[in-house]
Amino acid sequence: MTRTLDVGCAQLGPIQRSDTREAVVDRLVALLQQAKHRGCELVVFPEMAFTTFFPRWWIEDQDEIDGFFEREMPSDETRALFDTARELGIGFSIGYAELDTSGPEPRHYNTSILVDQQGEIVGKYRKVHLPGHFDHVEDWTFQHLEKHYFDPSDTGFPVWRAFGGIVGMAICNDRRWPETYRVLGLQGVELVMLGYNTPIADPEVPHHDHLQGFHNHLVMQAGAYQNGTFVIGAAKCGNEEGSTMLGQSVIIAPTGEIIAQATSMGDELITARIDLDHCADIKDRIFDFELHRQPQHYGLITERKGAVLPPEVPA
Ligand code: CDT
Repeated sequence: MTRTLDVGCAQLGPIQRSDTREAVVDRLVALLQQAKHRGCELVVFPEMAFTTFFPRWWIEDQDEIDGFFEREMPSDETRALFDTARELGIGFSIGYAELDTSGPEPRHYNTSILVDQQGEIVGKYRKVHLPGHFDHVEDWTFQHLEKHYFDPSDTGFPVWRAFGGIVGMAICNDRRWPETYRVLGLQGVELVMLGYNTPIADPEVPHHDHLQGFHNHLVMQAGAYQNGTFVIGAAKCGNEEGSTMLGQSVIIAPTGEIIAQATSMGDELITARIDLDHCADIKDRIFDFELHRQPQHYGLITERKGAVLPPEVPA
């Protein structure tokens, strides 16, 4: 049997603070048009794809902060993307900063949505693993204030039956955590769509900067293999407001192999024809969860948050 799906991974070059939403949407639409020419049915866009990665700045004016957030999706400014997707018959996932005003208090989320080939939103995920710090660090040129600007997820990691398979989403830092893939894997996920904004410079461990690309692929390839799922990772990359962001967007098979990789640091579409039935090669054998998992020995994973060391043995 085959369940083939033509997928695209739409890497984005930098988005500067002065770029308008309309200008960005034009770039996204151009990538969708390329995707149509290459036969794609589904395209994955990066995290926070409509704006610059604003958590690099400490901003105190709440109106200015909220200017980076979307109050509705689609909005007048983003509707052209949805219209194009419907006209071309291409589904997509895309990340954005979401301001939810439906409750008593406004909530700010780092969000990703799944849109079907009719241009309708069929899934929403809000980022679980918010990286970085809460407060301004004076010494750093670039901050990483996701913990400051965003509320924690209220969605967890759902999956959806869509595009002929079982699909899920994750966002950037989520890709580094095995729990992300395993929770999705325990729901039978066959395709994980994720976007990322990864600054290459880490002020806390500058001696790791050369490892950013290695770690990026390491975690996604491991997550794919250990759960028998395809993974598509779409970067926002290049020099954004002076901060260099990692590219190297990829499409990864359930074997853990990279089957397509971006080669530029700008807007670039990579594509692959994937067969979702190949997930079973891994899911039904080496990682047959039902046969091999031993959850009675995994309790600490949900009971304990940080590591607790064993007592020291007196000398
Ligand atoms: N956007 C995002 O989640 N970026 C993080 C950077 C972590 S460094 C504080 C990442 O995991 O790539």
